[in-house]
Amino acid sequence: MIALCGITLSNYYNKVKMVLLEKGLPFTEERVSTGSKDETVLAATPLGKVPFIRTPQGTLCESQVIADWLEATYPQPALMPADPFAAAKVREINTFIELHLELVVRDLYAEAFFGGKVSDGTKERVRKKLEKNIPAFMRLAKFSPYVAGDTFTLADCSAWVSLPLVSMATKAIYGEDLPAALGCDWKPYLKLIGERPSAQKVTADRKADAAART
Ligand SMILES: N[C@@H](CCC(=O)N[C@@H](CS)C(=O)NCC(=O)O)C(=O)O
Repeated sequence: MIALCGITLSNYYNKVKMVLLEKGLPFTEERVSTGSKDETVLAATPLGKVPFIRTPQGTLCESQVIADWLEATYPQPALMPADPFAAAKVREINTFIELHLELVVRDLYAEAFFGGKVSDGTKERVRKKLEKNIPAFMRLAKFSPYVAGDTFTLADCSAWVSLPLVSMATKAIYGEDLPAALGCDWKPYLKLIGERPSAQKVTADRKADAAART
C-alpha cells in the first residue's frame, strides 16, 4: 500500500492526496514535518520537503513526479488526456500554477501566514513578478469549467490547492487580493472543485488536524 508522508497544511501534500482520492486508491498517511534531520526521511526526500510517498518499490519525492507515477501506474480514472499534445497543455498550465504563481508568492508566506517578517525588497520583487505572471497565467487558463478545459485533470488538483494561496498571501501583505485586482476571479472555479468529494475530504482532514494541534 502507498503511504503519503507529510503534513495536511501543505498544498503539495494535498495535491497528491487529491490525486490518490480521485483515483480511488487505498493509502495511509504518515505525519512527517518539513525540515526533518532524520536519515530515513532524508533518504526519501533529500531537501526535507513534503510530500513524499513510500511504495512497495521504494520512495518518491516531488509532488509532480509522484502524480506522474500515479497516472502511469494507475491510469484509470484518467487525470491526464490520452492525446500527447492535450496532455502537454495540461502540464503547461500546471507549470504556470506551481512555478510562476505559487513558487513566487511563497516568498511572502513567512509574514502572510506564520507571524514572521518579509523585507520590503522581497515584497516589491514578488509584487512585480505577480503583476506579470497572473495575467500570463490567465492567457492559458480556461476555467471552462475546469482549469484546462471541459475535463477535470491533474491541473485542477494543483490549481485548487495553490490558487487560493496567491489570493490569501497578497491580501495579507499588500492589503489587496492581487488576482482579483488584476481581473482574475477564480472564486466560482474554486467553489466548483471544492464540491468534489476528494476536495471535501482534503479540507475536512486539514481542519481536523489543525484543530487537534491547537
Ligand atoms: N516542488 C516540491 C515543493 C514541495 C514543498 O515546497 N513543500 C513545502 C511544504 S508545502 C515544504 O516542504 N517546505 C519546506 C522546505 O522548503 O524546506 C513539490 O512539488 O513537492
